[in-house]
Amino acid sequence: MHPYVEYSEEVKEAKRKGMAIVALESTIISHGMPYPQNVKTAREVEDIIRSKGAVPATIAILNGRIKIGLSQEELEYLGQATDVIKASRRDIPYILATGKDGATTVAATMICAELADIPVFVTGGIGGVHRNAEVTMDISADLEELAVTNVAVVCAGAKSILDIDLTLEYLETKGVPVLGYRTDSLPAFYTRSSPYSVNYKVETAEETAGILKAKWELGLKGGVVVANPIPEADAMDEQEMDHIIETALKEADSEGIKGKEATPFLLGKVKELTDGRSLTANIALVKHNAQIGAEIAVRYAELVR
Ligand code: PSU
Ligand code: MN
Repeated sequence: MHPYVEYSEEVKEAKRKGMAIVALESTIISHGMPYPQNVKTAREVEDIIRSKGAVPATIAILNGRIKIGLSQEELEYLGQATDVIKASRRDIPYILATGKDGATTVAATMICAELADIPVFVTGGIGGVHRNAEVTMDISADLEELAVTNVAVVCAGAKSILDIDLTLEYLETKGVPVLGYRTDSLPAFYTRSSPYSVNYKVETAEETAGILKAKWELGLKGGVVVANPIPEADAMDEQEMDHIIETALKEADSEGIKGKEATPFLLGKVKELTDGRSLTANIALVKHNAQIGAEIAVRYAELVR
């Protein structure tokens, strides 16, 4: 028990019973999707995890307290509040000390999940090396976190607002395994594949759990990326997305968008330029990740029991 950390009743009980728990982030709720779809999706994702025999722990900072598991009211609040800080590693101390609210990114959620001893975390997409990073130096803190924090991140790969090639190079340097869930190619979020290969293809939750166990039993610090492609039926057209992302990147550039605003701005633009179809795809892929992530969490809990 940590003085800054508070558990929901559901997560407390899951811990008592030794059940598998799956961490979920909250930036996707407050900065990644509009209300009310954000709250509805967050609830449905939690239910998918429950239906697979695991317990969801949506993580956020409320009134300066790290919450591991949110109540319905807290989720609803987070989905509508407009002054929630997008919280990555560097933002956590300020938010805790001032008693503010923070929506945790992949990096911050990994930190909190590790504090709460939750080894598996489900999200949509991870941050990465941005295009033109050789000039802007915009590299998501998510990658540094994957290098040092022992949490597996189930996602739909990296979206092509990023430089996928450089993101993979960075992860390689940091020693982070990138596993393709039933795929050889790194998924590109809205589309099932990219021109880039994952390190290893895994076929089952058991196999994935075994890799996590081997990594951490050996004391190899850091996370694992489990990249699970968007379901076929929900995937978007690759050429259309390339074009839209180019447009969004140009707009971000001409408006001088940078720093922590870059990713939310680009996500919002893509949604606008696809008339909301990117949001539908985003919701579908997160749900699919929840299903696979819960299976992995259950298998991992069995393996290390
Ligand atoms: N990618 C998405 N949706 C998101 C994010 C990324 O498709 O909501 C969020 C995640 O919380 C991720 C963060 O950790 O954006 C990365 O932000 P930045 O690029 O500023 O590190
Ligand atoms: Mn950035």
